[in-house]
Amino acid sequence: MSHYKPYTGPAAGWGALVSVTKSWLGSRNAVANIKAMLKTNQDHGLDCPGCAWGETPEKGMIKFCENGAKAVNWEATGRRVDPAFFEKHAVAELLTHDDYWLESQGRITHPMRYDAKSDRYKPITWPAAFEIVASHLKAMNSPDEAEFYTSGRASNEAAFLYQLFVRALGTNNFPDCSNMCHEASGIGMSESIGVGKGTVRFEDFAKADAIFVIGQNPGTNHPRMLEPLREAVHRGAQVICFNPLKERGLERFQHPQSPLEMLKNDSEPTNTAYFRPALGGDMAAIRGMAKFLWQWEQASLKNNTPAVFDREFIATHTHGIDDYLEQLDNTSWQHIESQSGLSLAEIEMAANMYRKADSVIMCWAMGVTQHVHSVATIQEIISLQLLRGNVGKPGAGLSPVRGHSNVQGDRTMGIDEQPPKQLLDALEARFKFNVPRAHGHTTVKAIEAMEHGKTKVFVGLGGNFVQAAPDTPRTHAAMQNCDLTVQISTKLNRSHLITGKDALILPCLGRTEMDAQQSGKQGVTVEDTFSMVHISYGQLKPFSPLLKSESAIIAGIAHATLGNHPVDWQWLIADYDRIRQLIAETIPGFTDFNNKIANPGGFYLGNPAAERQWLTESGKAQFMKHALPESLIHPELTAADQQPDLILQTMRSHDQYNTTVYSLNDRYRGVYGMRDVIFINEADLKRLGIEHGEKVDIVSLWHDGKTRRVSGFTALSFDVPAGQAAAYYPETNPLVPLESYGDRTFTPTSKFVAIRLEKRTAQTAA
Ligand SMILES: Nc1nc2c(c(=O)[nH]1)N[C@H]1C(S)=C(S)[C@@H](COP(=O)(O)OP(=O)(O)OC[C@H]3O[C@@H](n4cnc5c(=O)[nH]c(N)nc54)[C@H](O)[C@@H]3O)O[C@H]1N2
Ligand SMILES: Nc1nc2c(c(=O)[nH]1)N[C@H]1C(S)=C(S)[C@@H](COP(=O)(O)OP(=O)(O)OC[C@H]3O[C@@H](n4cnc5c(=O)[nH]c(N)nc54)[C@H](O)[C@@H]3O)O[C@H]1N2
Ligand SMILES: [Mo]
Repeated sequence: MSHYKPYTGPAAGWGALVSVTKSWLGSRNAVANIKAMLKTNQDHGLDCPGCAWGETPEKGMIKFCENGAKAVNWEATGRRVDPAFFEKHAVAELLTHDDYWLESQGRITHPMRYDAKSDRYKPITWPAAFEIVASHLKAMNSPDEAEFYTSGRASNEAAFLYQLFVRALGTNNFPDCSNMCHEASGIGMSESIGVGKGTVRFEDFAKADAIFVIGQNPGTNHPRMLEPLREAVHRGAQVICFNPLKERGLERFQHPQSPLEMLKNDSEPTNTAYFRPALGGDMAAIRGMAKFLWQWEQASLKNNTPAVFDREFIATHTHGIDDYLEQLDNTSWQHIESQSGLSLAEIEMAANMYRKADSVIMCWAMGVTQHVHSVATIQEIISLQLLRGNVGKPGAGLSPVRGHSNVQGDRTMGIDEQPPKQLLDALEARFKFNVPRAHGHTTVKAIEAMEHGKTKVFVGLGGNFVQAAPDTPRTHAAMQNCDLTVQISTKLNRSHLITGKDALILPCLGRTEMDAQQSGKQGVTVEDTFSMVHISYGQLKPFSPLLKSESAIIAGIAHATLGNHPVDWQWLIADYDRIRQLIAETIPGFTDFNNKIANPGGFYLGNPAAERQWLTESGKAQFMKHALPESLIHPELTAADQQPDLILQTMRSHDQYNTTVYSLNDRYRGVYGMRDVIFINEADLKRLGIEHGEKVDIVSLWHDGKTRRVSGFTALSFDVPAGQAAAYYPETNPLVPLESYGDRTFTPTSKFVAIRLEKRTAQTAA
């Protein structure tokens, strides 16, 4: 039964144990799952396919969390999507089921090809499948007529082979999940401090005097992060959250591996202050903090009291402070207050907590990166950190907390539609072919190209492109314009059903499964959010004898398309050490790769900014100056007098992994058995004349004359700041306009959608 009942317990603890147990017992493979789980994140065991959070350095502890357990369990299901399944279900019928049902059908066992006549997928052999891909790729007028998507679970080895093949084919069309995720972090940080990755390591969390968690819900999406947060609070450090929603994990945490705490049913707080900004208001809030610091610094100069800024750091290591301070002077308090959604008293309090700490870590995730002005917001965070020298010292730094377990590694391996010159030069020197130099397509650009009929072939290395991307009906129609769509996947999802004229499903091993090649059992490597690279060995017997590893599938396609150019693909995949040797020869930081991964716990790739070496244009860390946006709502909407009822953020429930829905519950938010819900403040419900529990349509506002609507959502009265609403992704992706993306990032603005609500009349409900 679907219902809504506020949750009062702490995050993790008993609730998590009960949930994990249920998910194990609900699976037909409970024993195998437990075996895999016990090996998760152990030396020479399995890297958790959940999130990108790093490992706890101490050994001998079972390091997994509730949602990691779900990710492992999901892969190790007992249910089969085999030729008999496809014989039974036509694609038109499969399309009538929701995403939850589709993925619950189990693991795909055979390579399959779509047959339009019967509207069914039919089994096909691997060599025939590779030939079909090759023949389509060879028939294109230009290599730029293909799109090669990557989801961030792919291993370093698979990603490296993939980019090598695609560049040898001749294009940089690498749309990836990162384009919808932390793109802004990469762009903003590279420009400001010369590297696009986090500057902190796991150990730094234990040394920080203050940790800011901005626009992130670790209790659900990075549960292992709750431990260092609560430890920080415990030892008297400040943990300051910026989040419009009161996320349970950011309030209280019960350690599921502390017997005493579990017995006493105790829990500990995970924050010392909680600020609830407007959606998109973080830049104004951070600007306000910086402006307070600047006032205090001026006072200290005048009165000869201790400095507020780290003057020596600023003088030695930074560039652009004068322009930045001028920008602070030019920003009005009124603008800061109205745009941030916080009072000046709150901002002053946050600024004071920041000032009193000698070492500060700033963490952020999708609440910061999925806005129009995300790059500017991240650069504002960086500038604030530079004011007190909080980059490149112990216990301090910048931590964009990554999503997919290897999304950071995939970029390091060259999955990048705007590749750095250094990478292209290295590939060219090593493999002796002319690499393509022109920039390729991001996810949004790829959809536009497909929409305009310019794309012939789409290949997806994992992921669920049609559901993860914005503007769903348009993305679906765009995909259907392709001649061939290929999905390398583990489970059935909607991207298999929204196809080009020809379509293939190529089933691969999951990370939990043993990968045996000619030379024996293979491991694959991944990079976590702290730039630690380690090896992962699958523990379970492959679900079907026909499954191939992602690397083997890419090698198969490459060989059928390019023969042995520029490498002998089959020879490479016989032993992944050979792939790693090529990585060692071309990717910075991977010298002696095969020996380094023997280290328990992996090795650190290093980070120049963390060493206070600034690979920027000026050679210094750069204060970037940006005016606060005039208004967060698109100017054309105000001009057209289209005032929204509310601003909507689209986010994850506790029981989903991106487009994979594990259950219809969201325990910490008290929602059970339903996902078509919209969380709204009680006062807003009154203002709009909508009852708690009433069904509504959500319509988004944009200036292109198109209607974007989702229907029959249940309005729930919830503790959301006034003027805001929240709902789940991917159900609400039809509301995000393709053209509504971040400045320079092309990241869809999934956390800022202007909406109106329409009551369902008897007629619209029919
Ligand atoms: N179990 C599980 N783990 C996951 C994933 C998953 O789906 N399930 N996904 C993985 C991936 S790919 C990613 S990218 C990460 C995502 O991890 P998160 O970024 O934590 O994911 P979201 O659910 O999108 O949550 C965004 C948070 O930001 C807040 N927020 C929204 N808008 C704003 C804003 O304007 N300002 C501020 N300050 N806060 C805001 C929301 O209230 C919410 O708490 O998690 C990874 N880990
Ligand atoms: N509205 C809205 N849209 C968003 C977001 C949002 O917050 N709001 N978040 C965005 C973000 S941060 C991201 S990262 C993207 C995610 O976009 P994607 O990475 O494309 O989506 P996932 O849902 O993670 O992909 C799930 C599918 O991956 C396949 N899969 C799982 N494991 C494996 C494996 O080991 N190998 C292979 N080959 N396939 C596998 C399965 O078939 C499964 O169906 O979505 C983005 N879209
Ligand atoms: Mo992500």
